[in-house]
Parts: sequence; C-alpha cells; structure tokens
Amino acid sequence: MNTKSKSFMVHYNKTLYNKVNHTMTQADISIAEYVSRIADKSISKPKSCNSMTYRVLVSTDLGGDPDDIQSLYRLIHYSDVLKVEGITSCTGPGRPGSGRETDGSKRIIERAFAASDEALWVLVWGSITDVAQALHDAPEIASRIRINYIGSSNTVNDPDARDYMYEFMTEQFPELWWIENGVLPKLSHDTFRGVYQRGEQEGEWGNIAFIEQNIRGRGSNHGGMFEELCGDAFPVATWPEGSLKEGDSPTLLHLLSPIFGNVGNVVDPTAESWGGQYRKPDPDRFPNYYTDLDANAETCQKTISRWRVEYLSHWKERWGWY
Ligand SMILES: [Ca+2]
Repeated sequence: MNTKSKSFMVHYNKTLYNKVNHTMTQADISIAEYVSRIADKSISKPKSCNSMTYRVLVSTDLGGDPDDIQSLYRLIHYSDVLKVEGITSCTGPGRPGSGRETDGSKRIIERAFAASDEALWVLVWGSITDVAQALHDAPEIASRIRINYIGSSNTVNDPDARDYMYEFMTEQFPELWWIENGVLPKLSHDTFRGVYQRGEQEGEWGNIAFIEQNIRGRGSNHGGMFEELCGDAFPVATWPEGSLKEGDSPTLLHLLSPIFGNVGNVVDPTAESWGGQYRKPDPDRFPNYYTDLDANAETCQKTISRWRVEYLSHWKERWGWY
C-alpha cells in the first residue's frame, strides 16, 4: 500500500452506528468499499487543470436513505480537487468525555495533524459526535480544522454533541471555523435542502429525470473491478422516492463552486456559492462561525437551488468521464 492509500480509510462500526437508529445494510458497506477502492487506486482522474486542492474528511451516517452514498459519488467524481483523508461512520449520540474516543474521532485528530500548513475540512453528514469528541481529546486541532456541518435532523439526533461544540467555541476557542447549516428548529431554515428542492426541475434537471437521463448507463466498471457500470449502481433516494437527493453535497459544493462555478469563496461563506450563502450570527464573539441566513427556509434554500443547472451540468459532464 502506497502513501496515498494509507491516507484513505473507511471506518465502520456497526454496533455504534445502530445506536443512532440507523441500520447499515450489506449493500451500504459494499458501496462504501467501492468508493474506497476507487479512491485508493486513483482510477480515472478527471481531466482537470486545477492546482487547487482541499484535504477533506467525511463523517457520514450513511445507511437507510442512500442520499449520503449519492454524495459520496459526487465526492469521488471530484477527486482531483478533494483529497479524501478519511470517510468515517459517525457515532453517537452523546456528549464527549474521557475514554469515549472512537475510530472517527481518532481519525480526525490524526489527519488534522498530518499537514501543518493545510487545514483539514471536516464535512459532517451525520451527527457531530465524533468532531466533538476529537475537540475534547485534542483541543489543539481547533485551529487546524474547518467544519462544515449539516445540522437539522443530525442535531436532533445528537443535541448534546452539538451543544458541546458551541460550548467549546464559547469557552475555549472563539475562532473555531464552523458552518452550521440547518440550525434548529428543524425545517425553519435548512439551507442544505436547496440542493434537491426548488430550482430548475424541468426536463433533465428533475430529480428523477436527472438519474434516468444523465446517470443510468453512464460511467465505467473501472476495468472490470465491478460487475456493473458506476451509473447503474447509483442508488435512488427513498424520499422523494426514486430521486436524486444528495442532501449532504452542499458541503462539497462549497469547495467546488469557486473553482468550477466562478462564484464563492471557501474562506468566506457569506459570499454567494453553489454550496449556499451563510451569515455570521455573532461576528464579534465568533468571527468564523456561520449559520443559515436570517430568513425563511425558502429564501435560505434558494441560495443553493438558484445554481441547480450549474452544479448539475458540471456533474453531468463528469459522469461521462468515469
Ligand atoms: Ca447524512
């Protein structure tokens, strides 16, 4: 295994995972391994001329609704820009404490320290339990990580971990860099839902039509590594049934938008972006803490859905490459 392979790891702990009432099926594990193998082998790197890259670690609650897997597909399709440092199965619920480290929290700490001059983007697609534990165990990583968290249901599933994050920022490190997308109450803002709700839904841009017209029958089997084409293995969301959802992808689009969309600024989420637009609710106390706009859910979600044709057109192109 070369150095690059060592830097990529998929952690699964089914026992812990079930504590948050999700069940990971064998199919979920197979698809995750599929993603892992592609990343390890660096297969079919897209023809990108971009020199900008980001170190990313994904903490996911994949299982049940496969929309996390849809986002993993998007992640791998942008592996020229997004350097995957780990995909971990988030645990929880529970407030962090001594002796409660997990594979995920240890991985976050390890990768945060792995490069002294390059921040680790921690993309949280489930409960934020493992990030809270990592900060508890190694508070010195706080200046080395940038957190992009999909809250809403994930906060409902583990409010204690999210509250620990806020306390940590308040009491130990006010400069914590953190996007909290989907502040409570659930559905009141939920900016991330704009990636699959609203926007252009006509023709090939519809949630079901996009899969049928632009994903099925496309992609490769990676030199026979898999029995079916990548696009034929793509899972559909259970709600909206049969659709493209990728509800966690705004964390990826935030990084991709400036490079491929010429909008946005990764270190300034107040700028318009494929990944949505955010505000600093308390800039004097917390200069790097961002939440949904101070507006209703429709307005928040439109900050993503207005770019729907752009971020789907770009992905469509890449489906033709893999
Ligand atoms: Ca998720």
